[in-house]
Amino acid sequence: MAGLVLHGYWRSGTSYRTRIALNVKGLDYRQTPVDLLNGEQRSAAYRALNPQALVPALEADGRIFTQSSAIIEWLEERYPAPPLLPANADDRAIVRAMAMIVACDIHPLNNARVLNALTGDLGADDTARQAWVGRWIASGFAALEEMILRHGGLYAFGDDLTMADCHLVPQAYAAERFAVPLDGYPALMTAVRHALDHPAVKAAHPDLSPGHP
Ligand SMILES: N[C@@H](CCC(=O)N[C@@H](CS)C(=O)NCC(=O)O)C(=O)O
Repeated sequence: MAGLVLHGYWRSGTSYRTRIALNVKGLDYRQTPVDLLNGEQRSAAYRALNPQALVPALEADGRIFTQSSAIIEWLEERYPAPPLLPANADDRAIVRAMAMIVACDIHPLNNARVLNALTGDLGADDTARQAWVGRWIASGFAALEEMILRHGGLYAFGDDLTMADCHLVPQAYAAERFAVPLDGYPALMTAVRHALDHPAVKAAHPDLSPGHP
């Protein structure tokens, strides 16, 4: 399809996971950086794309899609090959559950607006903020470690890259950025390192994204 434009921010985990999925599908897309540090996500121009004032937003031939996990599901339906979900319904439910641990139970608690509310509105200091970030990553990663031990192969689920990896790799990147100890998750980190070697994942790295300083 012509005319795919990803509006995102180089270091945003939700933009990163969407770039991985776009790359796995082998799609041509343009990237338009939205500068979160300058609050560009709250501009009228960006709100016209995403009323939630969050990145990413994907323009696809005039239509706008938001919420990264919904975008990835749309990509999977619209461009089924190569797949990001297993062939079997039971396996798909497990992959989606792994992705949702990141998308629903880790990332939303640690995203910029929540951390800003903690420090700005509630007066949390750096130590409290760091403890908060680490707590939700540790809780989600402990569950994911167990799930990867049960279901993982070369990747988080089985031997093919799935939506679980699309979500996990950026979350591990964020964990490293926040200096969260990761020694307790050897299976998870092995899966992440394997995924980081995949060309589609390599090409999605924040360092290669427009807007990276
Ligand atoms: N559930 C949303 C979350 C989007 C989100 O929180 N994006 C962050 C960047 S990772 C953002 O735009 N933050 C800007 C802000 O908090 O003002 C999704 O998956 O798209």
